[in-house]
Amino acid sequence: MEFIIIHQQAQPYIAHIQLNRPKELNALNLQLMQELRDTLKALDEDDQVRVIIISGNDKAFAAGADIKQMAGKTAIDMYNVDQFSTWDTIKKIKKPLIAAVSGFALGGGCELAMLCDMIVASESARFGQPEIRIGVMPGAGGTQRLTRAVGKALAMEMVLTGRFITAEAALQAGLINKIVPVELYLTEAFRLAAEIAQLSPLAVKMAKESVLRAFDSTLEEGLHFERKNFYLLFASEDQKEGMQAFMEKRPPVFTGK
Ligand code: CO8
Repeated sequence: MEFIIIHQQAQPYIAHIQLNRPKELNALNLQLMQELRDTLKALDEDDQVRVIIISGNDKAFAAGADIKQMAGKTAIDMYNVDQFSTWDTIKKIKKPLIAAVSGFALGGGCELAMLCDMIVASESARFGQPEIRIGVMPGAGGTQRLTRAVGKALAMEMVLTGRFITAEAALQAGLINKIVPVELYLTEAFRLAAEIAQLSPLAVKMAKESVLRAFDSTLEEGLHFERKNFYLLFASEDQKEGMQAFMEKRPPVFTGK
């Protein structure tokens, strides 16, 4: 891997991937996205991993797609390269993804953070969809996920002007989960990951899948989907263990079976 770092597992069941093109503010070129996709797919199949953190560095989570790589492309080049197939694969990752964001999360960087399930941000985080300033528009979910997260008024403002918003504004708008000082954003992401990692991985995966279904279905369909997953969890050992442990007044030990 050239453009991402897979950190040694610092805590059980938690994997940490760091985007690593610091000189380019982690601009998301095709290779970086392919490396990220391949790594996430492998981690999704690894029983020793239950939660995945994606971070950049203190200055940038990611400043967007690599403009230099895209600048000379034609529409047909873009069509043939089909860069969004990597995004479609990442969308299918079943385990929870936590974005640990400090500094710039712009364009594709903001879209990548929004593709994650939760966002922990440092006080220096700045979110934006500035594609309009370079003659294009968001292409990896920015007009859709941002609008669903923050509502029409702010999404329109961000997408049509390219303005950045602060971590504080992002928290108020419901885009992110938490803001902490810069020196703590990774610690906080790990704390959140650890809390989830001790729960039943099956229940967590199905709960994630069900919450995401809310964005793609009517209420009736979503409720139906939720109910099926709820029933299905009664086929798991973790359900027996979780409920038994509750009755025995002891902490449960979940195995993912
Ligand atoms: N692509 C390529 N290189 C970049 C990018 C980028 N998105 N962002 C920064 N860089 C490079 C700069 O060119 C510079 O390189 P060099 O030193 O060789 O000139 C280096 O990173 C440092 O950047 P700056 O000197 O500009 O740093 P500043 O602190 O002055 O400014 C900013 C930081 C404000 C973040 C500024 O760099 C900037 O505006 N960057 C571009 C932000 C942007 O427009 N992002 C949207 C890109 S388009 C997009 O994301 C489409 C998404 C849909 C497809 C998703 C597929 C992955």
